[in-house]
Amino acid sequence: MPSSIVILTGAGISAESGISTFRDPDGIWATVDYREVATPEGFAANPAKVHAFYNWRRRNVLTVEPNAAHRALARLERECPATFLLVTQNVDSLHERAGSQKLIHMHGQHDQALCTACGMRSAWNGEMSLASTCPSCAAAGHMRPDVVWFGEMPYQMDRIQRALAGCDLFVSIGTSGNVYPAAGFVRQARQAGARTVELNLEPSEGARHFDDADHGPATQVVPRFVDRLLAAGG
Ligand code: BJW
Repeated sequence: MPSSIVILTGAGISAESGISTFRDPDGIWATVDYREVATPEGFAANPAKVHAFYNWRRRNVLTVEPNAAHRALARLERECPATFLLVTQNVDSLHERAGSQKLIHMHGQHDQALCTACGMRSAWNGEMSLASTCPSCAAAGHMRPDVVWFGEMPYQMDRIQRALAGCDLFVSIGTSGNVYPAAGFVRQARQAGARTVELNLEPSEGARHFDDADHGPATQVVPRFVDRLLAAGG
């Protein structure tokens, strides 16, 4: 029975809710160049294009609902006596809408904006443009989506590293294992002595680092995993 669980999720957990993944054949990076929309250099070169990309993504998220996999993780957090941390790479809000509370958005959130003039973060559910003003300092032209682009430091890494160092169960769900530092978490958890489990549609880049795996759609494999864990007493 684990005493400390760390779960890492990626785009695959939200795929069946209707949000595109990034690197699948029909994923976002198949039609959009990540260098243009997901790097600080891309934003500096063409902020209007980046705003249009994230406005489209933000609108899309408003039309979708959490699925059985998000709900199963919220149930695990509620019912399992172990110390629990859910780390998501996703910028959608489907985990919190399903009821998850012990949650870190390591790559930021669609529904937040960051002012590059004053550094304040604010809730942001509408369109963002070059004309948007900061609700805190009132500066115009300095708002950006509060998401982590390539070359930027993911959020709350100290807290994540502490949880990985102390966990005895690490579960990776719906992530291809292409993007660091998240792709390295499984090795860190293993070094800490944790059992490592992959729940994904197919074996990920880091599949060899997992002790166990269940491959299939998240809405099937995640509820099955949570049912078994809770039936075993946590
Ligand atoms: C299903 C399913 C279903 C489908 N059920 N499963 C060389 C070596 C090592 C590292 C680097 C390097 N060169 C550069 C780096 C660092 C870089 C990096 O990792 N690059 C790699 C590409 C090599 N990383 C960074 O820059 C990060 N920062 C960093 O390292 O800071 C330290 C530092 C800072 C400054 C200087 C020096 C060091 C930041 C990474 C930020 C990533 N940002 C994005 C965009 C966020 C905003 C947005 O959403 O637009 O985050 S990119 C994108 O990828 C997004 C995702 O969170 C992330 C991960 O993708 P994910 O979730 O794994 O999705 P997919 O599509 O890849 O996979 C989906 C999986 O689901 C697949 O396996 C499917 O099979 C599966 N699936 N349907 C279950 N129904």
